[in-house]
Amino acid sequence: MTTLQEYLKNSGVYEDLSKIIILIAEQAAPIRAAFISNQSYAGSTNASGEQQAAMDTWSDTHITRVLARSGLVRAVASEEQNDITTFSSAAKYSVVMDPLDGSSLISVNLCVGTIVGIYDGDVLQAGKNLKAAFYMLYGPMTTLTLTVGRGVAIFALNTNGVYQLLEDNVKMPEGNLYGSGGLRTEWLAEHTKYIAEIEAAGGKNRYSGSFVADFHQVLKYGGVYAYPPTEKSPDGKLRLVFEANPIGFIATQAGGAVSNGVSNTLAITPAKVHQRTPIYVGSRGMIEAIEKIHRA
Ligand code: AFP
Repeated sequence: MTTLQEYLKNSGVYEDLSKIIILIAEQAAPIRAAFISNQSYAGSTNASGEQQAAMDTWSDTHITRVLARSGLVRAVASEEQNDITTFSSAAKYSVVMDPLDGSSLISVNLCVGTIVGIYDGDVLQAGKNLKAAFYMLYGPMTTLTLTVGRGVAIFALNTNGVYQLLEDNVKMPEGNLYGSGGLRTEWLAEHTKYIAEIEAAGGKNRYSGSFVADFHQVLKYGGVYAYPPTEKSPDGKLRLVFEANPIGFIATQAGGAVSNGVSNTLAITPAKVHQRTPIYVGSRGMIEAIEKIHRA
């Protein structure tokens, strides 16, 4: 059995980076334990104007506090905080996170997760500069899907509280699953054509409303997760820094790709921390297909 600690050591990851990954990964257990007493909405909205669930604010406060105490982190940016918080400019690594992705599904007990990206230096960097990206998925198992820039590995938290390696060198296959956000009546012509082409080729619709869970099945089975632009929301819904970049980096490390429909989102230097982006992430062929439609 290879543990997360052993995997990081064997991958030659810098000590502080390993420590930050392990520290956040260890918060899966307290986060899972907190679901039962945090079922409701918090009565507040985040910087993107979305209602915050009690678990959004709980997880955000909890992870931020743990990182602040660690002394290992330069700055933190969270989907649930208005501004970037700087802890120590002497520290090397900054953390970006969506502390509880898919939180509208907590009250119906569907799969949700925590998304994290780690940069060397400041927060507002292009996703291609990520030093590590991972997500914890709170499903039937607690899993950790991780890249430190050397492929993708999936771990499961066992009953002894140890992350054990389930799968190394994960390769995203070409596949026909698709899940798209937004109302069909509001999709733009390019996206409508794209989905029609997927459906004509036998594509199977799978969309839960939890990005992290919907992406995980695309990673394993192949296909695409999309949240397209609309007339009303030309930048789509998902956040570049907290959602698109960490997941896009993982997809790319597994042989897949990420795009805003026109080009690779990992190349974009964010102008602001809560910047939104349209997103297509999944099997390489699926991402090439939407970019081809936009070029036509
Ligand atoms: P949060 O729970 O972090 O706000 O994220 C929700 C989300 O950004 C993403 O996880 C989902 O795929 C998407 O929104 C669902 O949006 P719709 O409810 O519009 O389908």
